Amino acid sequence: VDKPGSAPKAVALQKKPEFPAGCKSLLCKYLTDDVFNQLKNVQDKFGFSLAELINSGVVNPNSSIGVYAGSPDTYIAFAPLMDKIIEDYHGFKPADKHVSDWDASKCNFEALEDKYCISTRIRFARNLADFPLGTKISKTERKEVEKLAKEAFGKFEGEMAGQYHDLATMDKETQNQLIADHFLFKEGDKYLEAAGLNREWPDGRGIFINKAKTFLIWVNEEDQFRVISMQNGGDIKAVFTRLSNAHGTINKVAKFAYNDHIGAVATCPTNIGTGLRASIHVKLPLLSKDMATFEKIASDNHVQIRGIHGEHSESEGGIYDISNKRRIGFSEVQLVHDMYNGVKAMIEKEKELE
Ligand code: ADP
Ligand code: CIR
Repeated sequence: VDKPGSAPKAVALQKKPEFPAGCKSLLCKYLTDDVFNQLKNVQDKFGFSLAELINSGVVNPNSSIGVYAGSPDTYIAFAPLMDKIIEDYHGFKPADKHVSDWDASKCNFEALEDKYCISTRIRFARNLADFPLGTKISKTERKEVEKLAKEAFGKFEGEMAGQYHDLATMDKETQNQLIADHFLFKEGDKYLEAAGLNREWPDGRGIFINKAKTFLIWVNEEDQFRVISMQNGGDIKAVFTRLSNAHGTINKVAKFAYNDHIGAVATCPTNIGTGLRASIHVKLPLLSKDMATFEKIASDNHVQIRGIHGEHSESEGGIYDISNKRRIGFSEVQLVHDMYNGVKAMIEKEKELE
């Protein structure tokens, strides 16, 4: 077990870590004796070891996944473990090819009612091709990523224009308000901590915000970039169109880690592919009283239920964050439809219960 705030050392593990009885993480499920023996002395091209890859899931046995990659090469060097986790989570097989489609004109959604839909947010995750991921990045490299980002942000025009806010110089009150308003990432996530993703916090971290607070970019949190479009209400097409335009602009200036098989490389295997999570904060006070039905609708529609302050948080006032669960093997357009279908089915059920 590593000290908080420091990444585990790249050492070879002598024996397979033990997981408590009833451990449900995908790490625990797929780190068989065979896989362990195959990978125990492996390091990826950035010197990232099995010990580093699995530390978060070992320290936190209640993880749902339990691994965080150290570089784009982690997905190749540790394929016997990563492929199994990816197939289980996304249904995406090693020979499958990732697909991408950002054509917002294909979103023919009827409007979802603002009575139920508090706000809509769509984000995608990206990391630069020439750097290790946040788990393995050095303090100097992290600052370099931030510097490159700030240069690019300075050139954003029109609706995208805005300002970068450095977390290190932000006062606590502003930080807390931005978190409460759902714009900024939280601090002190124990899963990220154990993966070494919180090292030298808050150095090199920050948030870019446009003037209307509808377009934001998180810098050097779990991924080097989380590009976000959000606004109140349920106009998914407007939110997706803004993000699609931003994607086009950003892709011209940055060299991201991306390949035909897994699409965009992300730190957590749940985010590879599109890196896209489309969510609506939906008011479902009646449906959420019957968790079995609520969860059945979610799994039938490939959507995930989160609390009001994001992953690992609780609901407040019957409001839930409903988002696409899969991120790879389906295009951005298709995944936004997953979310739409799930939310629509939930609202219909809520109406039946009124
Ligand atoms: P991500 O997967 O993008 O990292 P998190 O679950 O950590 O997302 O949530 C990040 C923040 O975004 C949280 O404050 C969360 O409440 C907020 N958020 C997510 N979806 C929405 C939404 N549809 N409307 C408003 N805020 C949202
Ligand atoms: C877990 O395994 O539960 C945490 N590491 C979180 C996994 C999924 N979410 C994420 O990374 N965004």
